[in-house]
Order: sequence, then structure tokens, then C-alpha cells
Amino acid sequence: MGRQPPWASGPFPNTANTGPSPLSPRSWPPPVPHLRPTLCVCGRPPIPGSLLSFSSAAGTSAVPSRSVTGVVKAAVPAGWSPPDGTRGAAGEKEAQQADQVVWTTRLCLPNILSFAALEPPVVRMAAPKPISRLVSHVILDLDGTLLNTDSVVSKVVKPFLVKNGKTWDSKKAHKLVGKTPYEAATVVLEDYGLPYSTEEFLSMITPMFSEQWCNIKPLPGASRLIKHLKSNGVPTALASNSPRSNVEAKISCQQGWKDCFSTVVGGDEVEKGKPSPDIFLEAAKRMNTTPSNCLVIEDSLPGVTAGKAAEMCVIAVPSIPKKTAEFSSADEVINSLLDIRPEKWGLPPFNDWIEGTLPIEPWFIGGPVIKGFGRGSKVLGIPTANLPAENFSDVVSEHTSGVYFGWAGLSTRGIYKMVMSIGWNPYFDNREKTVEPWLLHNFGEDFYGEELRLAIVGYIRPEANFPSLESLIERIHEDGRIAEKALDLPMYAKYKDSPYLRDPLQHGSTIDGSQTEVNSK
Ligand code: ADP
Ligand code: RBF
Ligand code: MG
Repeated sequence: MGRQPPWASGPFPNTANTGPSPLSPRSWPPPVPHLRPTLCVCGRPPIPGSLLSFSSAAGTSAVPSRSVTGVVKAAVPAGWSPPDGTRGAAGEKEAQQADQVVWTTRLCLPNILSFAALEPPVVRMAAPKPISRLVSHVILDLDGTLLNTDSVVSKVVKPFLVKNGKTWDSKKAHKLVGKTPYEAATVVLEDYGLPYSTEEFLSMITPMFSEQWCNIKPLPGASRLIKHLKSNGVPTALASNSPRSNVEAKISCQQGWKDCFSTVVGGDEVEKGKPSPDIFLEAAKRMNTTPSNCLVIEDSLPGVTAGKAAEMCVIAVPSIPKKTAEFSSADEVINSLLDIRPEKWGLPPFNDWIEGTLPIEPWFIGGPVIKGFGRGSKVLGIPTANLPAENFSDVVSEHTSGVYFGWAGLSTRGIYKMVMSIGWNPYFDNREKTVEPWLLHNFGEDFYGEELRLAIVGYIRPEANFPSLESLIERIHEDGRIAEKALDLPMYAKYKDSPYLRDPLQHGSTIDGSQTEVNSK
């Protein structure tokens, strides 16, 4: 131990020195109050007598996981009373060591690992892979990880196809996501039967891409992450397969980005690009550190392979939906940069989460309420007023899937609190990315066809799969409670006055001030 992370003298404590080994019992509980864990167990309490197996990393990799297996008499915290009135047995020890234990369907605070209980009698808590290495340096990929490069693909390829007498099919666009330019070019040529070699096609299309560089948008959470690392003094490199000049041109379009990187390594500066480890090894060298101190964040499979070949820790943020399984060699797979928990890696935690929610730059969508899959009310007892996603496919593809919340305006009724999922509903494994807003109000009737406007102001969690329909329903209700409460915070409450929500209302003749008041469940 004794390795001093660069921020050790700063506001973040040097937790690496709390014991002879991060796994040592002596390092638990950590001496620093804000790193003391909360054990947060999401889901219903397990049935007494069932087997409980969980790992209690409880919030920070500075205190890596220990596993506890035991028979639960009742789990756990002091003061919590299981239905049969017994008190905690196994698990109590955990409860004492943590600052608090929340056995709850309510609040899963950020920086806290949450555990999903499976069906009794065997209750297995799904814990993340124990993280046994702390890092001090971060290496980021650019295209597909920090920048939504895929969004400019249609802008370039569409007019090219038109010129060649073909029609762009947006349904085929997903096939290009995450591919290298060469691979993507090959797919386009095949799909549309164009009479060019891949090299010819690339030479025609590459200059058109260059023109679009400043139209590429950062991916959700990208600016937040690199600015957080910069402001906490964590050395951060950019390592891309693209030539260095392209990388520099792209990041110079993004305000404040250039200063966030201590070095930039381009594909033309090493012998072999990813999946070879060369780019990452060069980045570590330039930061004067060893590979074992580095955390790589990557969206593509070649990038993850390269990071592991460099013997670095790797977080995968796959750009291609539903392909998580392919990234099993990564140390962690997350859905988007919004889900990064730097403290799991011994890096300074984000401090912008508030009451289980992450404020985001608000975005606005709306349209007539259409028929969905017909299972919201029927299967889940939770109606979701579906919007025609094709009307705003750009906005929807720009935002990562996940559970969000905000305000909903209904043309003839008023403004309501709202919680929604956007994505493929992993439990149902949908083919299309849908927007599923649940208005937190009991209407007692349908309102198909009415104009619905949404202001989406915060993020709660990634979409997830669940071991049972019950646990999905329970989690959605939990999301509802989180949204309901958070929307009263001034930072979120102010958006209920967004003109966008009220616009359609102003055209309605029967609406007066009282009817446009905020309603909630
Ligand atoms: P669908 O699959 O057609 O969307 P749902 O079972 O999800 O069917 O029901 C959604 C419909 O229920 C909405 O389109 C709307 O007309 C109605 N509805 C009633 N109450 C609500 C609510 N609180 N939130 C969302 N939709 C509601
Ligand atoms: N579906 C999932 O498969 N996984 C989820 O994590 C999930 N979270 C949701 C959260 C909220 C707040 C809402 C309203 C819906 C969520 N759904 C999720 C979608 C739900 O499965 C969907 O509304 C129904 O399938 C109806 O089409
Ligand atoms: Mg619905």
C-alpha cells in the first residue's frame, strides 16, 4: 500500500492507507465518516429461515467486498421489525458495522450497492464483482464512449445514399453502432449494394465526416465525468484508435474538454491500435504511471480487449444495446456514464446525486398519447402513456435508456408529476426503444389521443431485468416514490412552470389557473 493517489492531499481522503491490505478487517469500518457504508437492501425482506448470501462492499471500493453467508432469521437492521415480529440474527453484524442498514423498497441512495432479493427460500443478493484494485489514473476512449459519434453517421451516409439512388433505412442504422469506420463502411456497402470497395467508399465519405465533427454531441454523463476527474486532480488520458489530429479536432469542438486530459494518444502514434494494448500502455507511460494504476473506460469490444491486455481495470459502457454479455471480460459493465460510481475504484465520488436522483440538463418531448404494448395496466397495474417515439427519434436515441422523472402536461387536464422508463424494457426484452411515462395521479380513465408534453429533469437508475414480475412492479413503485419526493425539491420543482408543458394548455378554452395547478398522486 502506501501508494498516494494524486488527490490524497485534497478533499478526498486517502483511503488506500486505512490498513495493510484493502481486504483486511482492520480497514473496516473506514475511519472516514462519509465513506462509512450504508447497507441498502432493495426488495422485500427475505422470508425468515431462508438462506441469505450477500457481499457487503456497501458503497466503496476503498472497503472491498466481504462475503457473508448465513441463514437469515430475519434481516436486519435494529429497529426494523419483520412481519412475524422476530428481530435480525444473521446480518445483524453487518448492520452494526455499517452506518445504517436500509431494508427497503424505498430509498437506494447513490454510492451504495443495492441488492436484489431473489425468490425465497434461497435469497441471493446480486452483488457486483468484488473490486480489489484501487486506481489513481483514468484512460478514456473517445468515439462512442464520450462522444455520440454514431449520431452523425446518418447525417453523412443518408445524403451519400441518395446521391447513389438509394434510400436510407433508419432501422438498419443500429448495425453500424460500435463498429470501426472500416467495419461500418463494409456493412453499408453490403446492405445497400453499392458498387465500391470499402477503401473507395471510405475515401469518399471520410472528408464528409470531418465536416461533422463539431456536430457530434457528448454522450450523457461525459462532460460531468471528465470535469469531475479534472477538478479532483485525477490524471486522465484520452486514448483513441483515430489519428491524433482527428481526436484533437473533435475535442476542441467541446467546450472545456481539452484541459481535462493530461495526454492524448492517437492510433497513429503507436504500432498497433486496439485490440492491441499499445495505446493504453503508451497513455500510462505518458502519465508516468503503471498499468495497474489505470482504469480504462471503453464502449467497444476491441477497446475492452485492449484494456485487459494492458492489464488495466476496465469499465465497459457498450454503445450497442442488449449486448452486455459480450463484455464479460470487463471488470464492470454499465449502461451509461451516468451510472459510473468512481468510489468503487477508489476515486473521488460524485457529489451531485440528491435524494436518489441525478439532476440532468432537462429535455422536452411531446405528442399524442398512443397505444402501447397493452400490458402497463393489465400486467403491471401501472399504466404508461406511450408517445410516438418516431416523432422524436433523435432525442430518444440521444438519451441513454434508463428511468427518468419530471413533469407531464396533459392538454385538457393539467400538470402532473411523472416517472418514466426509456429503453427496451429488459424484463420484456422489447425490440423497440420506447418511452413509458407513468403519471403519478389517479385518472380513473384513459386519455388516448390527448396531447402529452414531458419535461424530463432527472435520472434515477438504469433499466434492469428482474427475477420476477412482482419485483419489477415493486421497483417501479419505488421509482415513483423517489420521483414524487424529489420533484418537490426547488431544483426540479421549477420546471413545472416550463412554457413547453403549458403551451398546449393555453390553447384549451376551458383551462384556468386552478386547473393547471400541479397535481400529484
Ligand atoms: P398501453 O399499452 O396502450 O400504453 P397501458 O396499460 O400502459 O396501455 O395504459 C396506458 C393508458 O392508460 C394511457 O395511454 C392513458 O390513456 C391511460 N392512463 C390512465 N392513467 C394513467 C396514468 N396515471 N399514467 C399514464 N397513463 C394513464
Ligand atoms: N421495464 C423493465 O424491463 N425494466 C425496468 O427496470 C423498468 N423500469 C421502469 C420504471 C418505470 C418508472 C416505468 C414506468 C416503467 C419501467 N419499466 C421497466 C417498463 C415497464 O416494463 C413497461 O412500462 C411495461 O412493460 C409496459 O409496456
Ligand atoms: Mg403503456
